[in-house]
Amino acid sequence: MSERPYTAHVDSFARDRLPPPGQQPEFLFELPELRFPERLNCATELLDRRVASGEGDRPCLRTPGGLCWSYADLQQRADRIAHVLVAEMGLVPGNRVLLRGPNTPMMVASWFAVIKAGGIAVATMPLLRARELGQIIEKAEISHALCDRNLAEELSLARDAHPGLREVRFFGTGEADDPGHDGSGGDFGLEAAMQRHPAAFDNVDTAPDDTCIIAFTSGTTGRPKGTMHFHRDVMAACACWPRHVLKAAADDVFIGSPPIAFTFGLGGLVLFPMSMGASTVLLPKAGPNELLDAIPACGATVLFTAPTSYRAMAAEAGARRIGAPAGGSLRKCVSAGEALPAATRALWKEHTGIEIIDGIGATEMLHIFVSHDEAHARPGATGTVVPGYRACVMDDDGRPVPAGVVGRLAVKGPTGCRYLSDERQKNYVKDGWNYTGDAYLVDDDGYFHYQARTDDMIVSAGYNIAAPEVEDALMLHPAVADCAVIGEPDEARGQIVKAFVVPAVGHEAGDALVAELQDFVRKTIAPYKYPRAIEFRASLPRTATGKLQRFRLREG
Ligand code: 3UK
Repeated sequence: MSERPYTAHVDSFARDRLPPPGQQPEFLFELPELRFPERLNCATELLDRRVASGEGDRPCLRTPGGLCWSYADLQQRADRIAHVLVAEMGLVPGNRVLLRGPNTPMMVASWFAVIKAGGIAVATMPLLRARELGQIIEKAEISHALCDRNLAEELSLARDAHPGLREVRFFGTGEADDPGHDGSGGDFGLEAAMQRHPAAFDNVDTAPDDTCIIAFTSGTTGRPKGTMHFHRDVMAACACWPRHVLKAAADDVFIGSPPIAFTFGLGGLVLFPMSMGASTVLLPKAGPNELLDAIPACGATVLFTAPTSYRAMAAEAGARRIGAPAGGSLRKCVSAGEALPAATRALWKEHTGIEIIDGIGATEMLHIFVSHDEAHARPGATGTVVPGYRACVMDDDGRPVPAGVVGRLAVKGPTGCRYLSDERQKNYVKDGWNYTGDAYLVDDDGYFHYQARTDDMIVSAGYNIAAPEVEDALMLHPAVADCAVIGEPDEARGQIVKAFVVPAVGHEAGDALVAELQDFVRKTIAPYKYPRAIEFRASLPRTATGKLQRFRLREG
């Protein structure tokens, strides 16, 4: 081994901005499948290897519009785009490339092109505005962008304010009826440029520890944080949770709602299906109605979405018999992003016959590290530690607490937090452990039970009350469509429990319902946890990734 690790990055931006060694988490590579070769490009592993081994004809990407790209089709598109990036846009390995678009085949082809060319993919949420894009462009010093034509406007505004973003190309969906898909669009169209280059590209021979993605956190407050992940991290994520917990197969058809810019979506809808030779249905818009239509239409078998989406779909999913137990195609359902209320798990099971696979992941960790399979679900628990990882509940001094005691969740494994030059690295990583900011307890059987975000613990008259536990209790009442619980400052008690409730169709907001819900919570969980104040709302504030923004409710 040479002194300096091999790197293919000509532009050393990412390597120069890694957290100092003392602030990095400890990495574990105990499983045999986590031994990586000296050089590794995750695009080669996930895409080119499958084509080379004779599986190029297998379906890879589908859309409800009828598009179906094989692995070879995707490879050809990605290779042409990689040539455009290098030959026409001047990309050198290590440059950051902003990707902007809904989940479409061209978005995925662009992602692979960046990785093949040794670039660093910075995928962004479709809903971001010029201001937010600008923060990301500045922080990651982004020079290149590939952007869906339908989302051109905000990017063009951001570009005007950030001339460092030198090269931008626009693409369509990849659908046959999309204008310009055949290169006829002219202008600065990516498709037109693709026609000028061969459908074969020699991937840049990157090192396992070259950064290949910077994922910005969907954090609910403050400046965005960029998390850096290596080629090796991408392959590690594929080797752990999907193989040991999800256990899907090559003939599975994946579908779901999270955007590719959210690592929950990147893993669940791109990396994991491809790591097993499966296919995925991409939906540019994936609300409950689009999912309910597309699942039977495309024969989807594995679904990735958030708890609120399961709750919204349950009754209709039952009526349409989309679950395999009722004769439909769907057989595995994954929930992440937020705690899965026991009531939502029960509701989905009642209507579809399917036991949801819950899993906690984080942008910092790339994907899921505590989870369970269908056979080992425990209502109210997120699951046990995923093979390859270690997890622990700690007290405020970083010492493990006994079973049954609430503390801070700490994890380590083959992936971990590396913020792009950010002071907040010290808050997430301590003594080699990654602290996710969640309050958890572990039971005698090693199941981890989510309590709250550490800043969503309510202290009322000396009692610790976890906001999600009160929400779970409220959700069991048929008059509650959605709800959120916060601590409201109170002179006598320090804080009181306050609930915001979205009434279900056919239930009237009013004093009678307030009394009924308070009474219901008192009978369901310890009486001191009941919401002393209840306010009715038509909807609740959520992030683009579906997370409840309790802080916005606290702000009033
Ligand atoms: C919360 C959960 C309880 C928790 C993510 C799967 O959500 C993801 O990443 P983010 O960076 O947020 C991380 C935080 O979200 N959380 C996520 N899943 C659960 N809480 N139960 C769960 N099942 O507070 C965590 O610290 O947006 C999820 C895969 C990749 C991801 N990036």
